[in-house]
Amino acid sequence: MQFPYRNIVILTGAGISAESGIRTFRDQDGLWESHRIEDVATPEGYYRDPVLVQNFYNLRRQQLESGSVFPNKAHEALALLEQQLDGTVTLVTQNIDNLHEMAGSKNIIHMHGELLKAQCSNTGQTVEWSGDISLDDHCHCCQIPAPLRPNVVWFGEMPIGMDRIHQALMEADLFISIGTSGAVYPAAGFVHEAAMHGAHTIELNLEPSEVENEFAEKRYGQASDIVPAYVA
Ligand code: BJW
Repeated sequence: MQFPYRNIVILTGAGISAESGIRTFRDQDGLWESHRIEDVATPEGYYRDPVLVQNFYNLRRQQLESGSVFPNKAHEALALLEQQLDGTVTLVTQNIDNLHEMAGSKNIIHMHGELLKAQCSNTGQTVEWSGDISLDDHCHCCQIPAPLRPNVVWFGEMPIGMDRIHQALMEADLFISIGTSGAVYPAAGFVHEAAMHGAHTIELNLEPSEVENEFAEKRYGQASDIVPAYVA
């Protein structure tokens, strides 16, 4: 393929899955309109009311497992890019859905976790999970049978795969950010890091993000239009 880059880091956010029917967080009708971040996306919220938090993620898991959610043209274009590029594509996603996997992408880092895994609340060990997680579900990976929690990264917790991500950003000649508001760190800082190491940077989003000024190039529109148009 003619794409003139060899080491590409792609950051995706909720906007890439919006056209597949998965709600974003900060848009109109986003998840944060009907849920308080402090209640459902912090460890403190989980310890205060684990049932509320498990329900929040159980409902989102049910949607993924309903068989009605599919990757869109943007996910598919990224999978094709990885297959056809004479080089490396590292796909760093903030999304906890599995649409990149369904589309065929392989080199994926789920920096904010995965909905289809559960985590031991004592050791952090993860297991594949389908169906609801209840307060009766316990992990037996160590001496203490600990409750299982969603395998997601809440505010104040360390995102997953940061060493690999920093390494990839250092080596990148192109950094593409897709469908993310740039409101949450460390992901919002990746553009700066990639640019410092010499990568070309481009934002593909519905509207300018909070860190739009950091990008060398920007294109705005629906992900299913602008992503295939850029990477094809
Ligand atoms: C379309 C579209 C279409 C729509 N086509 N586009 C002060 C300053 C700086 C940092 C901090 C600070 N205070 C605290 C921090 C750190 C904190 C943070 O960033 N806070 C901010 C609020 C400022 N970050 C953390 O705590 C992180 N950890 C950390 O920093 O660890 C280091 C550390 C640890 C311990 C001690 C000390 C340091 C963890 C962040 C965890 C975020 N977790 C969530 C929930 C995950 C599970 C779940 O899914 O429920 O992750 S919050 C939520 O936001 C989720 C997302 O991944 C994340 C980002 O959202 P995203 O993807 O950008 O979605 P939206 O809705 O915001 O945007 C969608 C975009 O798409 C929009 O722009 C639309 O326009 C666009 N769009 N439709 C194209 N069709």
